[in-house]
This record gives sequence, structure tokens and C-alpha cells, in this order.
Amino acid sequence: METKWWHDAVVYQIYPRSFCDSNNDGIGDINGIISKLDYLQQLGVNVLWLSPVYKSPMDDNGYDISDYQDIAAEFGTMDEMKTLLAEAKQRDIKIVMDLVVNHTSDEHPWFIEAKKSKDNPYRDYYIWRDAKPDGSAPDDLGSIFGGSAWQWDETTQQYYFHLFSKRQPDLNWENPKVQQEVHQMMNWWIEQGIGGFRLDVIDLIGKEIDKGITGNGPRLHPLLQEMNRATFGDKDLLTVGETWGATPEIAKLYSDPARHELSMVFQFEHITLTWQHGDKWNPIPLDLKQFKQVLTKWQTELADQGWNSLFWNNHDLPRVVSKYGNDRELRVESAKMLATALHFLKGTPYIYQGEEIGMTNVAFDSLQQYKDIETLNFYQVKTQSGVSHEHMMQAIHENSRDNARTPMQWSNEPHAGFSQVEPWIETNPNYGAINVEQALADQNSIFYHYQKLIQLRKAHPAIVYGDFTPLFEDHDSVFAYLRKHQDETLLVINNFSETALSVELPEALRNQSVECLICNYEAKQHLDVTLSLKPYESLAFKLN
Ligand code: TEU
Ligand code: CA
Repeated sequence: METKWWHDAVVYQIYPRSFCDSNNDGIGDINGIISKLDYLQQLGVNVLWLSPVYKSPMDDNGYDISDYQDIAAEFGTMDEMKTLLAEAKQRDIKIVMDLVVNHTSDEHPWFIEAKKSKDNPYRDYYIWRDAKPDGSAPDDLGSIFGGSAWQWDETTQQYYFHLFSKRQPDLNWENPKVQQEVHQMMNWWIEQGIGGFRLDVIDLIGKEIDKGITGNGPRLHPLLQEMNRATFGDKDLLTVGETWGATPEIAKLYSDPARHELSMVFQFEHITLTWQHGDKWNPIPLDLKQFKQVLTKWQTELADQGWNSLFWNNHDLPRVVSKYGNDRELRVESAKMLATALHFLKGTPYIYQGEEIGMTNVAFDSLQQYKDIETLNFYQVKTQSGVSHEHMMQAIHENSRDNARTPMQWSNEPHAGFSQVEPWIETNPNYGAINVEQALADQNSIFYHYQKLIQLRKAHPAIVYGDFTPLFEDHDSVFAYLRKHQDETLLVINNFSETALSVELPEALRNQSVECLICNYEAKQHLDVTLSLKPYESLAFKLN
């Protein structure tokens, strides 16, 4: 396998609106990010993925872009963006931009033109269809944010298509002009010195609406190969596609280097296991055996072809320690265990802001405290169809995207040190105990555990390139595996449960001295026949 700089990289995702507010208007901004670069360098990450900072009316917090080559005033200016790139570079940190090109904002000049008349030169940049004879929408396709995917336009008497909010009209990727415009814009960003792109819902751009196909359409891979050729193909960039519908087979189509598409994709199979029938508003408990099977499958299937991304969290998902750990009395132990379990896998790990200090879900009492468009839309859709307020509030507490979007907790000062004024969304009330200042002052904190995991990845090629072999596959609570590369073998054992237990080691691993690389209780230097594990205990060893 040809080695790439992003193979041993660790990416840190920033949701700029919630990261750090430098000018005290309650909204995080680019200067805020600049002020925290030393902190990120201390953590050891070498790539930052920025959620969108472009000009936007913020219907979906920036995932609705009205100018791809300008910065939202509330986040700063293009000059500040250039300063961020330069300051990051000085610290050996690359910036990955979020590329949102399935749709634009309805305030993008292309859409403003497109809706003027049917013969406007920009009309075909978007997807328009006539009403059915009875005036209703062309078909039943639904928006991912609830309701129909079709919105009636009074002026031109046609419907336009939007897979997200009606203020996020889908671009028409069948139009070669759309492709060229996007490629030009991407090349402009590449010239600014960025480290790559995270491609928002990229599996939707190959859609064939009239056949009812949205995800994984037949045009998808040819479009990506063309994008690769026209933009980043001959540059050494990290490209990661967001692909909710990816199976390992599909992921290889994107990430097999021979196909010239992307570096890797985000797959969500492990995430949706706790959604009943794919519905996040009907959360179900985690079945750890299934979870292990899914993680193992992805490790095995992409072993020699393609590349995995590794993540528990992002700006759309609940906090990992609340979802799969214990965010109360065993918060520190379980957060460290989850970190080790993920960071020793093969692939490129992504850390979401606040994960490195064990930030938790929030449970706001009232719907008014929530800001996320998906949460607010679905509350309406679901309660109108008969779901109770209580059910919805519980589902929101568990899975709302706002769990990830409460302000980053920097200190125990008012508003968690994120801002001196009331932030755009309330802080999690637990910031007094859970914050960066506290984490940096405690040598046993989750922060230093992440820092060590990042250092270990740079020091041990077995973590980056080693073969993966699962252990205890039938165990209900233990997720364990071996990583082997040349003469180095690593053993990683994680107790995913809050009860103590013990496992009998396979013969080959018994009675030997080992080097403990990282753990969340006491280190062990010797493996006997049985290994006892405390609640959420996690150990990574180098076998001698
Ligand atoms: O997400 C796509 C997406 O399908 C999820 O956000 C989905 O809405 C939810 O998390 C699962 O029910 C991307 C971005 O990550 C998200 O923030 C944007 O809102 C969305 O695209 C539209 O650009
Ligand atoms: Ca601000």
C-alpha cells in the first residue's frame, strides 16, 4: 500500500459557531479558533475539519451556503480565514474545509436567478418539475428534515427539489455548468493552501429524481472521478465523503486509490444501530454484539483495499460518553475506554470538539431551548402524527444534534469561558466540573489520554498499518482485538460494561510479560491465564 500523510493523521472537528467567541457576540468565530490553536497543538492533532464558515443565512447553521468564496460576517472575514490558515500551518496543522455542494442556500445568487423565470440561464442549476394535474408535488420523495422534498414556486409555477430544508435547494449535478462552477470554486480554495475537503452528503449528488433514486445514484462515481481529475486528484489532500448509505463494498468504490475518487468516507452503520428501523426519534439500546460485528466487518473488509475513517461523534450526533458510556459516576473511565477502543483501530481517527474532555449530552427542559432545524422540524412532524411530547423530548435528549452543539466548555467562568455574553445556544449546565481548564490541570484527565493516544499512533506503525484480528467475538461486553505489523503485535481489550468481569485469555496470549501502552486504571505488566477487568476498563499492550 502506498503510504499517505493522512494515514497516521488525527483530525479534530470544529463546529465554529460553538467553539470560541472572540468578540463577545455570543457566536463562535474564526479569531476564536485562532486563539485556541496552541491548545489544539498541545493535544497533538494535525488536521482541523471546519464545519462551514462561508457566507450563509444560517437556516442550517452554515450548511446552507450563499457564497462559497466569502466568510459569514458573524464568523469573521476572508483575511481572518487566511490568518487562520497561516497560523495553523506554523503549527503543522492543516485545515480541511466542509464542501457542501449537494445544495446551496436559497439566497445563493444562482438560486435567486434561477427562480426569476423558466428561461433564466441559471434555471438548470437546480431541479424543477411541474405539478401533477391536481396541483400536488411531482412525487412522494421526502425531505431528510421532514415533510415533502418539493417546494412550490409561485412565480414560475413549478416545484423545486430540496432534500434538506426548503431553504436548501438541491443543485442539479446533471448540468455540466454546475460541475464546472463547483470545480472552479474548489480549485480556488486549494490555491489558498487548504489541506482537503470533507464532502457533505456526497452520496446524494448522483441522484436520478425521476426514478426516485437519491442516494448512491448511477452517476455518483463518474461525477466523483471527474471532480478528482478536475481538482484535487494530483494534489496531496485529504478528502472524506459523508456517506450515510455506504456499505463496505460501496466504501471501497470511493476509497480504493486505483479508482481516483476520495481518501475515505464516513460510514454510519455503527451509529444507526441505536435507531429503531433507521428512525433516530425512536432510540433503542445498543446491542454490543452487533456493534462489535459492524466494527469488525469494516476493519476486515477494508483491510487491503480502501481506507477507514474512525469516529464516534460529529456535529450531528449525540456525545459518545452519553451514548455508549456512562456520563455520570464512570464518565472519565468510560470516555477513556471509548477513546482507546477507537484509536487503536485501523483508519484515520476523528475527534469532535469537546470529546477530548468528555463533554456530555444536554437535556434542556423546554423545546424553546433547542435551536437545530432538524430537531424543531421533527418535533412538529412527529407530534402532529400523534407522538407524545414526552416521547419526543426523551428522543431529543438522546439524539438531538444540539447535544453536540452546546458551547465548548473552556473553564468554569460564566458561559463556560466560551463567551462573556449569553451564547446563541445555552451551555451545558455541567461546565463547572467538565472544562478544559480542569482537564489541563489534572494529569489523569481524558484530555491527556487523548494526547497519549495521538502520540502512540505516531510512534507505532502497527496502529496505523497493522492487521486486525478480533478476539472474544462472542463476548457480550468485551471488545478486543490484535494489531500486527512486521514484528510488532498489539493487544487491545475494552470492557464496554459497567460491571467488573474476567475473561480467559487464548493460549497464545497467556503467561507472558507485556508492555502496557495505555490504560484507564492501573497498568499491568504480565498476562496470566485470566484477565480481570474493572467497569469500563481498557488496556492496550505491546506483546514482547
Ligand atoms: O448531514 C446529513 C444528514 O443526513 C444528517 O444531518 C441528518 O440530518 C441527521 O443527522 C440524521 O438524522 C449533513 C451535515 O452533516 C448536516 O449538519 C447538515 O444539516 C446536512 O448535511 C445538510 O447539509
Ligand atoms: Ca463572535
